[in-house]
Amino acid sequence: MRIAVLISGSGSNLQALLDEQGAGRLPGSVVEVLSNRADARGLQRAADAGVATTVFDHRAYDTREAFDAAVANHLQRLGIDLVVLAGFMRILTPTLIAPFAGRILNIHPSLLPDFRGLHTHERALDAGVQEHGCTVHFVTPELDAGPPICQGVVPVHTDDTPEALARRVQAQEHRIYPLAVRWYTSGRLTLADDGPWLDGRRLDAPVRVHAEDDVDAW
Ligand code: NHR
Ligand code: GAR
Repeated sequence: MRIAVLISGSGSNLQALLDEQGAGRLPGSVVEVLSNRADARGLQRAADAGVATTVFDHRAYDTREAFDAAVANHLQRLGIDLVVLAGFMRILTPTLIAPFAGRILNIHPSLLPDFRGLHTHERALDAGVQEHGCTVHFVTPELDAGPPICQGVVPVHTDDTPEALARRVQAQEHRIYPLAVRWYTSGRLTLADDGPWLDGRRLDAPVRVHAEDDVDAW
């Protein structure tokens, strides 16, 4: 399968996928890295890995739909099978989602449906939760509300700062995103009308992965 990764920033999740690919553990290949920001550090990570990159500056388009149409056409011309949002910061409209329905993944830095939106680590600390984490989900027009696939769960420490918590969560992002992409590109994971299916069974709840779990066993 041909994978495109959409980024806006540092690209550490992109790097985790490139590392899996380099180790021969990712069925399919990342053939395109697309950013809406020319200064995204992830573009250099892609270039270092020999992966093609393209910048679509959203400010060059009059509407979200015009931006999405340009990106969708580009991805269709490349024959992309799976779109992976990795720190991509532009809300997508049905103009891009419809042609790739069931083929767009995102990773969100919280245990959805808790803490949709931005600044999730600060909000988790303010809420005093004991557990926090990250969620890989299929992308639908409703923001941060697509069907969840898997979650990385971490404990919250009483002396946590948002930065410390973010680091603990990101370590799990770099484990569960390659896991979910592997499930999809190996044909084990699909999105049906009634939700995600993994290995022939409907996922009524996201698969929960803890730090001590061996994701390679999945
Ligand atoms: N698009 C859809 N339709 N559905 C989702 O679930 C999406 C999405 C696009 C991006 C990532 C999401 C996150 O994991 C994501 C999920 C950016 C914003 C946002 O407010 C919200 C959620 C996410 C990413 N973006 C502002 C906008 O106006 C711009 C913010 C900025 O540029 O810094 O697009 O957090
Ligand atoms: C990740 O923590 C991801 O959960 C979050 O941004 C970071 C991207 O880091 N995503 C969003 O908040 C918006 N999708 P990265 O650029 O190093 O992969």
